[in-house]
Amino acid sequence: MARILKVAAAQMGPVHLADDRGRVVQRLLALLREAHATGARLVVFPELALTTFFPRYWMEDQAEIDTFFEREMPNAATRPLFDEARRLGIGFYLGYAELAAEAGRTRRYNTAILVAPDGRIIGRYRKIHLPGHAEHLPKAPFQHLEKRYFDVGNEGFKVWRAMGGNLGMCICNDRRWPETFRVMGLQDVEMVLLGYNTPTENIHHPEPAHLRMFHHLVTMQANAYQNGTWVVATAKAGREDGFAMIGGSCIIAPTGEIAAKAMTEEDEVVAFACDLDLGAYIKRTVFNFAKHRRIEHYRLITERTAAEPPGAG
Ligand code: ING
Repeated sequence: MARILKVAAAQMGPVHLADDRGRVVQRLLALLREAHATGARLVVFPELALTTFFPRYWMEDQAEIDTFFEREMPNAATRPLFDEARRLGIGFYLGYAELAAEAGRTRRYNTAILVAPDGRIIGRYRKIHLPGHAEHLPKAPFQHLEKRYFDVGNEGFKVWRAMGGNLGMCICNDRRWPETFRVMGLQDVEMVLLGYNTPTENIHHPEPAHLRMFHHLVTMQANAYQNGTWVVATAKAGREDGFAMIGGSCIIAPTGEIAAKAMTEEDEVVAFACDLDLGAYIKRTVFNFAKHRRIEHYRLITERTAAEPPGAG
């Protein structure tokens, strides 16, 4: 019998600096209920869903920076979301800024959790590919300070058996790196969940606006196909205090095809009944890793960080 998992991408429109967590959670609850009405059993919320995308701002006061972080999860602000999801019997992915005490030190991560329909947190992912910069770029139209505000994730790319399938997680910039999906592909992932906040403008190099959406989609479509996995990608979109971010939340099949895609840059639910066995033929044929991969020729991938042109060594 086919393993069908109805999943929803619960896209959010902008969250402004003035929007407190209570107001945001009310929006998440409305999205959760709308997703439930579609029959979805799993809902994917965006990256850093509880606050505005604060890495766009230069801040030096750590106390101010830490106002964007959660010290525990669930907490008073998010408990209503956990309670309603459990009441409706829905699992969810939630992205947020995590402030943790580890080995006597304070650590700060760009984190996502996987919560089971019974409300248990069954998985946690801490963002590994942190884009942008750590220094202040005063001439830039906005900052992208993930390298300043977050530590690199220390728990790798894992896959969990949940909701009847093999579920993996990543966050935003991770989707641009093939290593992200291949490490999960080597764990037989069947559905990768991810949230993102992607500015419409590239502050590092002028490029045509259409490339933002093209690169967003092509990386996930390719990686879905090359690893025979579903991908559910959910945006926080629109203009946050005037700073624009792309929409394009979507559900991508293991064939690489887009099964469902958001139309707006507002709060919007898109859902699809995903056959978790659809990727099996791809993993059995064209991307049969055991039969076709030649790892003896891939050493550079884990031994070399930066590219070295011929004759450099
Ligand atoms: N945002 C962007 C992303 O990877 C970015 C940053 C955009 C990097 C475009 C490079 C090119 O979608 C986050 N939060 O990673």
